[in-house]
Amino acid sequence: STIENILIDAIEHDGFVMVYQPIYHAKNKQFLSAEALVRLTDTTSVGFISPEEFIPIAEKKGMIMELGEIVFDKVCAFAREEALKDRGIEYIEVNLSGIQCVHPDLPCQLQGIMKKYDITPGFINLEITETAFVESGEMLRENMLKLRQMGCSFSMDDFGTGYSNLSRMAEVVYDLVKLDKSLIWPCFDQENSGKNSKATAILENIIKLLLQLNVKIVAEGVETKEMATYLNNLGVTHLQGYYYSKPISEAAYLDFLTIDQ
Ligand code: G
Ligand code: G
Ligand code: MN
Ligand code: NA
Repeated sequence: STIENILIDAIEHDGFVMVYQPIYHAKNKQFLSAEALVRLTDTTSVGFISPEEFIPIAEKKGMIMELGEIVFDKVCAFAREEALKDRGIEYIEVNLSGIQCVHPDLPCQLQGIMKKYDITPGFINLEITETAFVESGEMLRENMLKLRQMGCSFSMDDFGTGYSNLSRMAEVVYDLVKLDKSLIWPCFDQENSGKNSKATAILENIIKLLLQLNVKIVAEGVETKEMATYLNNLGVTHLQGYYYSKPISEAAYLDFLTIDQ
C-alpha cells in the first residue's frame, strides 16, 4: 500500500518526529508529565496520516519493532534536556502497541536505548492499551515485570474501550489508568442542558472503583474548564486535553514549560 511505502521510506530516512502533550497535575497545579506521540514528517504527497492509521499497518507489515525503536530513541534523546529536570517533569509517557508489548525483545531494546542516553528508567512511563492487557497473557506479564524491575512505570491506556474484565485488573500492576474520552465526553454531550445522567453514573462509579484500587487517574480529552473542574472534583488528579494544550513540538513544549511553570 502507499502507507506501507511511506513507512519504509520514513524508517530509512528519519521521517518521524515526536510531539508532546503536557499533562496537568492538579494537586501541584503544574504540568509534571507529558505523553509522547509520533508523527510522520513528510506526507506532502498524500496529506496528514494519523498514527491511528499507520501504526496498525506497521504492525501488520512487521515494522513495529523498528518503528518502536525509533520512537523510543527520540524520546530518550529528548529526555536528556536539562530544562525538563529544571521544570520538575516527573516522567514521559510512551505508547506501546499490542505487538511490542508481547515481543520477547522489548525489555532489552528499551533498556539498551535508556543506557545509550543515560536515562533513569523511572523517567519513562509505558502506556499499554486496555485491549492489550485484556488480550495478552504470560508474555505481557513477563515483559512488564522485567521493565518494572528496571524502574519503568506503566499506564493502562484507553481505559473504558476494552471490555474491561475488571477481575483481571488485579493481575497486573500499573501506576496510572487513563480514562478514555469515550467515557468522559458522553457526560457532557447533549442538546439539553445538564449532564447526561447515565453516562455520569458510569463514569463516577468507575472513578470510585479505580480510586479504591489505589491507582492514579488521568482523564483524556479534557476540552473545557467545566470538564476539568468536574473530573478533578471526582478525584481525577491528572488532566490531559486540548483545554490545556494540544500535542506540540519539542521546542514548543519547552517554551510551554517556561511560560506555564
Ligand atoms: O495523537 P494521536 O492522533 O497521534 O494518536 C492516535 C493514536 O496513535 C493513539 O491511539 C496513540 O496511542 C497512537 N500512537 C501515537 N503515537 C504512538 C507511538 O509512538 N507508538 C504507538 N504504538 N502508538 C502511538
Ligand atoms: O489512544 P491515545 O490515548 O494514546 O491517544 C491520544 C490521542 O488523543 C491523540 O490522538 C491525541 O492527539 C488525542 N487528544 C488528546 N487530547 C485531546 C482532546 O482534548 N480532544 C481530542 N479530540 N483529542 C485529543
Ligand atoms: Mn496514549
Ligand atoms: Na486513550
